Amino acid sequence: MNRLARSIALVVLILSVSMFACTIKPASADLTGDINDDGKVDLKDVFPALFSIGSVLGDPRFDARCDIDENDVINMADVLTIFANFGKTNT
Ligand SMILES: [Ca+2]
Ligand SMILES: [Ca+2]
Repeated sequence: MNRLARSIALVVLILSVSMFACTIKPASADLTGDINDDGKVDLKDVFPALFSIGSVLGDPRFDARCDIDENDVINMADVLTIFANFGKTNT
């Protein structure tokens, strides 16, 4: 293989790898606290947790989506976890 052919093969290889790399989606951000699953953590996620705070599993106000640590109680720990991710988006 002459020098030109090797150079062309190298360029094709680099382009192929680059195109493959561009098709890989980056790992999504940790959106723990995205209660309404809209891809961002904002007030729309905080309000349901605040409404449910103090509730336990079986309580009509209990919203399982807000029980971030899955301990069957919605308390400040859950709300603080939502606030810790406040403003994050999956974009
Ligand atoms: Ca959200
Ligand atoms: Ca909890």
